[in-house]
Amino acid sequence: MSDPNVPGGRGQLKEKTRKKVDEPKKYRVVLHNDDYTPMEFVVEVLKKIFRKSPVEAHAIMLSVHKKGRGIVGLYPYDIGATKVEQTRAMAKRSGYPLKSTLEEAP
Ligand code: TYC
Repeated sequence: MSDPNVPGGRGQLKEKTRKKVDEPKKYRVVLHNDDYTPMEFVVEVLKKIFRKSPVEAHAIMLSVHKKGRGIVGLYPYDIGATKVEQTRAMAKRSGYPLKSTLEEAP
């Protein structure tokens, strides 16, 4: 009875009997303020890329404008990284320095 996959075997894997699975680690997308990107453009990015409502997008933009940075949302790594890249590409196309970054959430 040393086969780890035989139920009741000495080496039985704990994972085989756990009822709940671990949630994937989440990452924060952080939006950074700058002096050049127009407020309206930031709101467009938040609506298009981050699927925020107009009211929510405006509130996030204003908070970042006042405080210097702000959390846009929590995402699995790949989705967060894609949104950071889409933000960079959309800003670059319009010639703005708007920046977002990904941070591991505690
Ligand atoms: N500070 C910019 C302005 O006054 C607006 C802005 C807000 C830019 C949020 C970036 O993440 C940002 N036009």
